[in-house]
Amino acid sequence: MNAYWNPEIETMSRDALTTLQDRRLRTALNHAYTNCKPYRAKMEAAGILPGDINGVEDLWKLPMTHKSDLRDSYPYGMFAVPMGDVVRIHASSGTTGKQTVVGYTAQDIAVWGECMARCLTMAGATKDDIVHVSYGYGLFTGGLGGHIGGETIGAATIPASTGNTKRQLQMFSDFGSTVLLCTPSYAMHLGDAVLEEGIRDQLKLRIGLFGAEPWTEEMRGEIESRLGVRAHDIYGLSEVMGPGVSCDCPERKGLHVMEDHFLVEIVDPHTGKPLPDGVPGELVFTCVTKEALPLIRYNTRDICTIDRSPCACGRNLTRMGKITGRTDDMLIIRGVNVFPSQVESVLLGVAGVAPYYRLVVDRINNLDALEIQVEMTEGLFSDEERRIESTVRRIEKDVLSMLGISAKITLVSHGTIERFEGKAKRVLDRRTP
Ligand code: DLL
Repeated sequence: MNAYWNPEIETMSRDALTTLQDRRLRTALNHAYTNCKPYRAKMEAAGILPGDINGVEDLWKLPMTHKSDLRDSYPYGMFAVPMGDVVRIHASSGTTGKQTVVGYTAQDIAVWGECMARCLTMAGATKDDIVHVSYGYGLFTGGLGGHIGGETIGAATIPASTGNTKRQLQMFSDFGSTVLLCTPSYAMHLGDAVLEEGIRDQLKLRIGLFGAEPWTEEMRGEIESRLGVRAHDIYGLSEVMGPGVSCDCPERKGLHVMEDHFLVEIVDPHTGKPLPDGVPGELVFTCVTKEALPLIRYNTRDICTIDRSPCACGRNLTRMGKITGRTDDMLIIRGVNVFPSQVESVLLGVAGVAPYYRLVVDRINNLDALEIQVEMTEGLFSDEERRIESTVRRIEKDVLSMLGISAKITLVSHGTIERFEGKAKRVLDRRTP
């Protein structure tokens, strides 16, 4: 079934969409240049005025924006409207440094509701669903972002937030939740709890929208089998808006970007130059309708590919591939680039291994050492030592062939690795910087 929240935009011809983007881009640049000092300074330093940009084809001429620009102007230095027009503040903590503070006007919030409504509809949700939001409510955009989506489509929306897993299960069965929104790592944890409690038959869950952290196709399968949902990938970031920047449709061959609001490019992480479609690189967004916090060529540091070909679902909106990692999360181990998602994909292909793992990186005798700690399923744990030993060998071999480096594999018993209710932290890097 192909349902659209906004068929006019979602199935718009490429030409019509480009015309709309060109017009909106010119307005957005004037707004940023006129009302946001840091942008004016950046453009002037690059010798570019808004009038030099006719449309999307000139995007590459503009200087890029980075997280550090937002941090340097903490908290409100890049806001382009008077504080009286700001109706909401969110912030993202990141792993290092100051928080990044983002603001929204009433119109920005309305756009967020529209984008989230498109995502929920794309995943098959309707007003008759009961939308259970288990992303954290607070400065993190997941909770309120999911919430506005549920309410915009007219569904009964439960602000469950994260935590208290037992209570979440109780709500699933008592309130009849049919759509679940949370991080994939929390979905796994909830799924295991459902199986442990033996309440799978009481659940009405049918759709999941999971995001806020990288997850693999293998993890998608694990979650689906535990919760009995069809799992969709939803992407976003606070700087750009929050969840709802893109989402995968029933075809699940990439995430459709809400391109009438966010222009998307992929650039080379080393040179910053635009890359051809299909080549992996850093994802860059330009927000063309944002009022409170304009964002011009914002480099997300997320790595993926883009595909502008039309999709079998009928949408012409560009698709981004699953995020494989972030350039700043990439580990360099003995000179080799390693993304935790590569390890996840290897581990989940091995029988007897549960989807809970941790990467510990150390420096031993001046050499980088990678240890992968991974949980065994209860079945493997109670199996004979020989089978456990052969599982270790198999993982070692698969890791070596996928990453090109050897790793020490430690199988640990069920429940040993920490569970996460929000974004998972799967890397412990003990090397001194
Ligand atoms: O994580 C917004 C969000 C909430 C998205 C709920 C989806 C669902 P931030 O906290 O600012 O915002 O973190 C943004 O999270 O740059 C990516 O690195 C990562 N991320 C978000 N969605 C995905 C996804 C929210 N579907 C950062 N796959 C982004 C992989 C994701 N990574």
